Amino acid sequence: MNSRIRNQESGIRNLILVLFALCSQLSAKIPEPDAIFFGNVKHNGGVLLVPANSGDFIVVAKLNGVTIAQTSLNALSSQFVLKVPVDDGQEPRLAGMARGNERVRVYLRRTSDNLEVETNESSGSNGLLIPAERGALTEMVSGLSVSTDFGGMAPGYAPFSTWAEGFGIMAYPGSTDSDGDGQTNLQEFVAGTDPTSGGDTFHILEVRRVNGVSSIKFGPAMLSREYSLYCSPDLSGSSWVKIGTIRPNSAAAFQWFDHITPDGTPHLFYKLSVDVR
Ligand SMILES: [Ca+2]
Repeated sequence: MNSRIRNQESGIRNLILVLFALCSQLSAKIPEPDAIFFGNVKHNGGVLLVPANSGDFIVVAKLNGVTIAQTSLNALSSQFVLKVPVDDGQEPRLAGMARGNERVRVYLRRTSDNLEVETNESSGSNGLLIPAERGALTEMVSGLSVSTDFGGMAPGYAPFSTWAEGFGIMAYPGSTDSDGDGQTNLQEFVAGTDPTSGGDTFHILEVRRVNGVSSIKFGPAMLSREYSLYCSPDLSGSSWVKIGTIRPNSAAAFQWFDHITPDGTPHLFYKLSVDVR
């Protein structure tokens, strides 16, 4: 009898120990959560930073001067995803992790010469805030920008400062409209037009319609730019439909884009936009 009770007690203790061991194992397997910052990196004048090669630029997060996270930008992409490991708040504190309500400083580093510049979002507020709530996954959209004009662009991409210098307008910020044509210097940089000539603006140059095909002429067609073409039966603003994306393989004074016009359409309006890629 006594022996049976002892056996039962021992069995329960073993079960508790097994459960405890299982719990320890489970808790040990749960990874620490990350605070995830993602968005685009922009540099001088708010222009997207477009690296020519993967690894040319690295986004670095530091806590008290120590790097705790980093991610490199891919070739021809300004997008970043930065995962900052977050401590559970319990003692002992784990090394290399941020805690809720702490601020991490975020820098952009050019790997060719290790030039490191703190991002505007970081320096303005003494760092990016780690949320107090420690979720399994915390995501924050947070674009990053640096005031510096980094080089290292995609082939055919002239940095804004180099471009502005060529026109003698480097003393003006991108938001200035030096020639008063309604398009800012930054917009003219993206479009590839002359910022000192009021007659040179970004617009569709010509539209022809022959046998159900509309041909839209635009220019200049620039490398490292992406052109988006839209059409609409009216100018209501709500009915624009994107009909094409153009990424020129070579720079040219102009380029044509053909659009098969839907039957029974008496007329169509076209709209063109350009962005750095
Ligand atoms: Ca202008």
